[in-house]
Amino acid sequence: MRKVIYLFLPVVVIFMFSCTQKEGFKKELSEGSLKVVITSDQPPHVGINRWKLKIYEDGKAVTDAVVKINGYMPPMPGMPEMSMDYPVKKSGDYYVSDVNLSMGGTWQITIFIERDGKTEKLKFGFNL
Ligand SMILES: [Cu+2]
Repeated sequence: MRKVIYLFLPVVVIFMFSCTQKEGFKKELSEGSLKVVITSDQPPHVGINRWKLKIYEDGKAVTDAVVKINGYMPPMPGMPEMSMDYPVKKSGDYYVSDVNLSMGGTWQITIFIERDGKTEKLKFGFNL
């Protein structure tokens, strides 16, 4: 019986480790019947952040939207405002984007979801 425990312990430890690694960042946004869940392996940091987006309408996955992400940084002393559009690619039932947060400071992120000629905007912000 003890042997069995020794055999499975490493498996359990590896599983727990991979789980905690998987969700360094998770953000849920909603607007009307739309919900966007953003996840990333790492919390927001200066540099390239790979974000995975899942979009739902009334709980059902939306896979036919055109998605855009904009990162905006308000003006800082000695620095004009910055606005960057990040390409978003569809990948199966989710969307993926490499969001380059080029410096520390205040970031405002807008997710544009275009479907049937209508565009919904979902926003959130954070400090780096
Ligand atoms: Cu700045």
